Amino acid sequence: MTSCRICGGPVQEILDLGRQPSANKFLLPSEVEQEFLFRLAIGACADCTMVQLLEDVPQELRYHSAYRYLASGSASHRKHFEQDARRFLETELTGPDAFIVEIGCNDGVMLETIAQAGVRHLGVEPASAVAEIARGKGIDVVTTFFDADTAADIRAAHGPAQVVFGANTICHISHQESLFRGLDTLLGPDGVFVFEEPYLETIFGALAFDQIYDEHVFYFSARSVQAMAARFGFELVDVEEVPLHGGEIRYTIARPGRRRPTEAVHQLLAREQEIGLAEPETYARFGMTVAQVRSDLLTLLHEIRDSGRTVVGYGAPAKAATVTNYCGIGPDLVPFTCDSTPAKQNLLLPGTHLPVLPPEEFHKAAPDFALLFAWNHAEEIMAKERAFRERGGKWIRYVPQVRIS
Ligand code: DWN
Ligand code: ZN
Repeated sequence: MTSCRICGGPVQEILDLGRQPSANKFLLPSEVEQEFLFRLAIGACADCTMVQLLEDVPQELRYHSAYRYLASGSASHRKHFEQDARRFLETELTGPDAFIVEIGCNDGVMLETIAQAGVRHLGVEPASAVAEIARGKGIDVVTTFFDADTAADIRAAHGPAQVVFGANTICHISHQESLFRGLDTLLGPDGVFVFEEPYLETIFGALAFDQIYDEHVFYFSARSVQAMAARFGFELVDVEEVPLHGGEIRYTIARPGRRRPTEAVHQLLAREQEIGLAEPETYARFGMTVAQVRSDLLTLLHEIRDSGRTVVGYGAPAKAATVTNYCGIGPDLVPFTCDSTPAKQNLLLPGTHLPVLPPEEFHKAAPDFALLFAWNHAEEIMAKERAFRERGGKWIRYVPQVRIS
């Protein structure tokens, strides 16, 4: 049995999604033969309740010069992270020597606003190509992984930080103990660690099983984050819902006793207890309903193909690797998907090798159906592709269940 990465307790398996590739490792045709695969399965710690991958992929294989995800790729993301930055500027960063560090700043979608305000900042980003895009926006970035040693170097060079921030990056870090030691070194006495991550309740409740992939080592809940923070010498003091990626939580962590935990923390903990988020029955139900979604989706795609109608994918998010590999959806069922990110175009989706083409190819193909892999951007994409529906095209979604609209 696997031991919990946080507390060493026993981790019991919840769901096995089979052998899978690294979800953002888009391939050239010549790379298909040597593709890296691992067992994608999650389990829950019987002691601290942390849900986590049973096997993980070394971080150097996940974040590298060819990492292609750009956080600025959607208008809703740009707006959200600008608001995050403005909030920090109005609250934690008002002092004369304010300093903020972002763990995994990607293309600078949040720090851009901080840099424009002339506030001291540093992005820590191991994926060199996206870090370069951030630098092009005037943002200070170091190309490395965040851990206790990196934090010590930053503290020595820049002094204490009022805020350490991470968005969709903290659950990617398997060495949480080193991360928290780093926070202890880097944060000032009243500093806060704020991070926004996919919420376990959304994954279970809304059946967002495609959020499970190699980059997401942990699947946080208020309870497991509270336990993790306490174990590593900190305290969970606030939680807030964030509408990105289908439903996330923004956690605020402080040094113990420095800030009074808000009512929202108590409420969320009580709700998780009430719905049995950490109960074996919840885990079992999740596993069964995910298998049902796979069966329904495959039935639909076969019906479409057998009746001579056409379907192509829309979006090539990391999530598409999980759903296509778990369900066995290859080019025989969905000949290609399209994505607006130039760096993903003309490559193959990991594992199932669906070609990723520019959106113009979607327009040219004029399919009967579009399988919406980027379901969390449904509103923005459907508005952009209004003409598709107007000429009779239909969208297929599979979170939380298979449906056509
Ligand atoms: O944690 C992570 C989150 C933050 O981002 C990373 N591990 C990787 C990534 O996850 P993802 O790839 O599932 O993120 P998105 O934001 O759901 O990706 C959407 C994809 O859809 C992008 O490749 C861009 C594309 N897209 C498009 O083609 N047309 C998006 C929009 C809005 C569009 O109009
Ligand atoms: Zn544990």
